[in-house]
Amino acid sequence: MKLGKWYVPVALGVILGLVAGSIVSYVSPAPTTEGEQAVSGAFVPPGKKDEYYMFASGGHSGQVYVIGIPSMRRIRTIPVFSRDSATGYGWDEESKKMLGGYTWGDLHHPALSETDGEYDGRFLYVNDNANNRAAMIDLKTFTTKQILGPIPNIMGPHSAAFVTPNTEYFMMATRFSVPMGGKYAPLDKYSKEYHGALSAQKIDQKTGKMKVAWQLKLPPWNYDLSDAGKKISGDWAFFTTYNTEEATELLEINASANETDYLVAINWKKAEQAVKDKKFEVINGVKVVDPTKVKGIAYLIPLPKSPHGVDVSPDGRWIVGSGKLDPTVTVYDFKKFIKAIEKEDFSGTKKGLPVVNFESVKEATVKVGLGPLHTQFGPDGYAYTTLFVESAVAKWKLGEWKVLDKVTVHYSPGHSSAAEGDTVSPDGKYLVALNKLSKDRHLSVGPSHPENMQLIDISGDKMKVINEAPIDPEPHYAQMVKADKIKPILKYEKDEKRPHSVWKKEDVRIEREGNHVTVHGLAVWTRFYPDKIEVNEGDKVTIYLTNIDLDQDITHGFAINLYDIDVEVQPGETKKIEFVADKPGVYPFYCSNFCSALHQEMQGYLLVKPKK
Ligand code: RUQ
Ligand code: CUA
Repeated sequence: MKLGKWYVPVALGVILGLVAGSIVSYVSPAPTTEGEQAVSGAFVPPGKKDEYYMFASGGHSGQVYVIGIPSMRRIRTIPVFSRDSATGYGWDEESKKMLGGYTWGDLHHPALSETDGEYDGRFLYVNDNANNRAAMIDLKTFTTKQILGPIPNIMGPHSAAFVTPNTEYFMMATRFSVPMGGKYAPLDKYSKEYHGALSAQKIDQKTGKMKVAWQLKLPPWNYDLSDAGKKISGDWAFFTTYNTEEATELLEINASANETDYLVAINWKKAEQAVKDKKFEVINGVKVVDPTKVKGIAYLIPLPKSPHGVDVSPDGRWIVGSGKLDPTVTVYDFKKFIKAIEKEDFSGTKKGLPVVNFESVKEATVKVGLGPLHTQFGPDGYAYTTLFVESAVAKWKLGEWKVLDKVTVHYSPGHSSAAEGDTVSPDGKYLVALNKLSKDRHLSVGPSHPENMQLIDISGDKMKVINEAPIDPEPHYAQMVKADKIKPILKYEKDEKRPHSVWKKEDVRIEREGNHVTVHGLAVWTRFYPDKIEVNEGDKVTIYLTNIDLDQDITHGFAINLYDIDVEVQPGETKKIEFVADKPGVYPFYCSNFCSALHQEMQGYLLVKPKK
């Protein structure tokens, strides 16, 4: 069926109506016996541990949630873009510096580091849609070790994050097009002076840290989701776009006028080469390549009906795109795509980029159901697409291109996360459907429902919901990795050469230079050395605190009453704390993290002598 232009507003109406209707009227059915039995398949008894870690984005909480699968127990919250007093993140100098004055972030899509297309358990990368940043979490310590940005020239990088198959790059593209270089231009110059951009961050294989390497200047569209190619398509990356209409207002109507938007196929190896060949201009200190001027880097593939998700199959051959307003997913054949660009089988150009002939690269249209958003993969060629409007997950098969099974989840799902789902060899077994709009599945906590997640057993022919859990706002995407791939450390190494670390009481010291007081201290079961710090009002105070308890979980906190300071020092770690003693008086400091039977004794005094 060919759908005319009238379809868009009608479809939008239907979607909005369904969503509004379901919010108002949906009351979950009481748990069935079947439901009760199903949970047993996901039950992890005391003394046993989960099979998988799931790393879920925390959305505008700016955090990452670590969840055990199949139990769905939340094991840890890792603060990334926002402060967290539970772990003292955002009070010590290192984390303060990383946060760079921003107090929150909008964390959407986590990406685990990969080796040969397999999760390798080293690092986790995440994007910040709010402030154009990227961050890296070291999975040895489950702590944020780098925040990069704000990165110039991109704005609201929703079209992220993924890493290339050997974690060479972490890529992110603009959701909002803006004038490049942070300049001003009025909205009526949108088509000419506004641009989208793709930013490629090079990753240091030893430290996992990122550096902005180069960027591509792209047409002024909204870049939505992305995925890296795999195996045969490993040199490529794919981005969905919407608003190729270039609307600047009333996007819900104006950005849905075109029958198709595009999938942007980027050959990142060629982009890298263009940079080596010096075919770039420097904008805002970044090397920016214009793919309309350098051939072979970027191609457009038409994708129907306001595209959203794009996902590449484990073998790298099939590229699955979903149009939000179409009850189908469109599957492209990477091999046909390569042939098409070799033969220059183009239907024209748009904004200077070649548009590949749709019919030449399309392999299939799979009728999955209403509101398809994202697809995950299992072994043996199965694909699982979330259906936002239908509140379901459809299972279908690559090559057969037809739906084999559907399971209802009890809310409107967005992304889903399959066990090792984004790798070249997914495990199958489990799929978690994350939600976009939650329902009253749990005890009420007032007008706003907790977010929902349901665990689906995908090991058999029929999918089965076997567990569920509420969660804080608001996971968008998650990745699930086999637990034994992650090798956390139990303590930081005793490194006597670490600058400012102190490992013996004899080395503890308080030094003054003008009105700057520096303390080299240590925390040890169950005392702070020193436990008395005397300064003058107005002094700048720097404290280096090393936790010399080299035993797992003997974590100490360092909090100062009324000075708004709370830092955590894990076993073997050194933290730097800095403040101005601007309030005269006596301020106890104490250990804020329970560490032993004598935890309450772990305290001292900050004495601030008033100015005369
Ligand atoms: S997407 S609202 Cu990940 Cu489907 Cu962001
Ligand atoms: Cu140290 Cu509590």
